[in-house]
Amino acid sequence: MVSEERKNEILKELREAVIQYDEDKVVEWSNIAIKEGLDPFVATMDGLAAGMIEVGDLYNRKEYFVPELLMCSDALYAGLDILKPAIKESGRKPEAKGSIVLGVVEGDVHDIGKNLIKMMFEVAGWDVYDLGKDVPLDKFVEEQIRTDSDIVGLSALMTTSMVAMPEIVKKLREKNPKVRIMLGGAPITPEVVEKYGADGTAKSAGTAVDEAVKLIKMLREEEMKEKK
Ligand code: B12
Repeated sequence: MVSEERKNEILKELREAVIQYDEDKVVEWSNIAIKEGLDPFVATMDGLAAGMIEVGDLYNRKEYFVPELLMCSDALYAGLDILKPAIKESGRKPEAKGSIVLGVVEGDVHDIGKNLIKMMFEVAGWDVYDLGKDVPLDKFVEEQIRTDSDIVGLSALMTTSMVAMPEIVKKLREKNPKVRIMLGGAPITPEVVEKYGADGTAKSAGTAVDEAVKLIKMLREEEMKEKK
């Protein structure tokens, strides 16, 4: 077990390496995290993803611009390549499994958060149908019908792209009233979820699977009642 002090040091190095878009360092410290027994999920969220959030502040302060953001996200992905298999091995098993269609809505190419969410569902043994980023609205509906997935997860990082969400929600409900819809991304709040007529959200990758499990349990209970 890694000591608290060492854990904080490793997390700080991971955050700094993402911020400095230093891929080699990200790789080095991701390997150190695994070797020294730091929970790879903690390393991902409190190291890599936390670094990316600080990058957002630098962008806001106009100290970083789009090229830096891209290099930082490349660095984050280099670490994720190393930590993801370790997260899979550590196997977080939920109470129930289901299937989810995931994608970033049209006009939006921010996919880091969506990819972290995807990873958590995969690790939990769910079937994940990833549509990627900048996904045309109708594609979500088509893919839900094709795969008969329990849940559709929509991601948006911009206030300008999240406005497409209510239309997708409406179309999904028209085609399949049983589908459960989760919204996520920095501008999404529980109030937005309610306003857009969706069913749930999660502020972080750590709680997304639990929220989805709650939704499908409710769905299955409703189905049981209908059958009686
Ligand atoms: C990295 C980044 C980029 C990168 C994206 C790289 C990539 N592959 O994703 C690049 C350089 C491409 C980029 C481009 C742009 N960006 Co940008 N970007 C960011 C930045 C700094 C970080 C986003 C991020 O990765 N966060 C880290 C991840 C881990 O967090 P997350 O995405 O929020 O995801 C978590 C939760 O939200 C949740 N979640 C996410 N999705 C889902 C889905 C479901 C179903 C659930 C349950 C949960 C969930 O779980 C995740 C994990 O914990 C943000 C700043 C910020 N504070 O968000 C700006 C930001 C989003 N960008 C912004 C802007 C303006 C742009 C550009 C227009 C800039 C430009 N002038 O070109 C372009 C737009 C391109 C486009 N059409 O989409 C603005 C948006 C403002 C707005 N209108 O709302 C922000 C907020 C910066 C700012 N303060 O101005 N950007």
